[in-house]
Amino acid sequence: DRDWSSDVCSSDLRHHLLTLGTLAAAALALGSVAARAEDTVKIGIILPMTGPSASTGRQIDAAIKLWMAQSGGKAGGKKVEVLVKDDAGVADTTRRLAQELVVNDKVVALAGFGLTPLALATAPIATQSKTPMVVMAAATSSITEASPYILRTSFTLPQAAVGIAEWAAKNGIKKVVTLVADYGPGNDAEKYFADRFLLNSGQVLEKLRTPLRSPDFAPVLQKVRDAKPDALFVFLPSGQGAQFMKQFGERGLDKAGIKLIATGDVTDDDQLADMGDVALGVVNSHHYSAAHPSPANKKFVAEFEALNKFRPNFMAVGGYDGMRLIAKGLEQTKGAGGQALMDAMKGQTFESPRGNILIDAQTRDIVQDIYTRKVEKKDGQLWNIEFDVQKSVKDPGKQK
Ligand code: VNL
Repeated sequence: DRDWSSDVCSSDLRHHLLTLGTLAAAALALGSVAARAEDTVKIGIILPMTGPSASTGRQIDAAIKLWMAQSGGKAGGKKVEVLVKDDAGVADTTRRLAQELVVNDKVVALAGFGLTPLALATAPIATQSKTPMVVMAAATSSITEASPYILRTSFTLPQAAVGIAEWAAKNGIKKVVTLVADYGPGNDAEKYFADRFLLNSGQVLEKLRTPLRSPDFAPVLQKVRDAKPDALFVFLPSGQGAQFMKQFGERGLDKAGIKLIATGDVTDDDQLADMGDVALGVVNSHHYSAAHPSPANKKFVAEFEALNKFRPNFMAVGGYDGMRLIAKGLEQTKGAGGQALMDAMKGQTFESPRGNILIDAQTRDIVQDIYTRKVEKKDGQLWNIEFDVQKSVKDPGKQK
């Protein structure tokens, strides 16, 4: 990514020698109109490209590449330059990278944020520098309240968990054990699943948790077996689903008649194809399935797979829509950042591969459809097949 204009203009001598005509000819020869620094806007993307959440970084990075290819890397009359930085999932690194992107690179927006602690660590930098911060992955409800400069294009765990709690209560499930990763989104999933399930006269026998890092599912699965619930409700962050599913099968919980229900993070499209038959029939709720049957999604999946050679998951869609949100904002501000860009992004609505979405102007959080899905085999591969939908769901975590 070279800045051709500085090559041409840095030399005073050449600058004086070149007439306007030859400058234009030089620009043509370079295949593009010479771009001055002011004609480029930079977007700072911070993702876990390595470490335990690397699949989330890989998915979002791939989606950004697709957006760049489709848009020609332009928005609001400006050339868009994305700077992708790897925080390896470590919050201190995210904070340092955000600081550098704001101060040194003068980015118009920060985006990415693969895990809740990484988003929370960056919130004060967004506030102090008045830099819009688009959360493309992390999903704890309270994140958007950590800074007035945060907007979200992923989802919230209360949105996802309420859907499956409703389905369970209406489908003969009376006793449930919950199992969640022991941090922000797990707390939300546990609370909002249980509250809605209890409201519908269900019973929660036990609430189990596993650590975010290197979880061992064996001891908790033994506890689930002993408790003999009708179903086990699970939330684990993207990347842990396959390992969990394997152990669930190996320990014979499916054969013991314990139904598995989950948020769609567990039956994640990134890993679903390799989960094997133990995943078949798992009912879950989420905002995105690669099998969503809209023309917009079919186009998205086909072009994503052509470019990246793997199936997009919900993280990819959060990243893709995040780029579209920033670009739509830049169209309105003609490339300006700061408060103007923030205001331009609030209230945006457009058709995502998941369905129509709205960025609520008050909460800056996403309003979207939540689907109930069942894992089924189609053409020899596993997919989350949608069979019911709750339309335009606001984050239940903000309706206190
Ligand atoms: C989070 C939530 C991360 C849901 C996830 O995968 C996920 C988070 C990495 O907020 O940390 O599926």
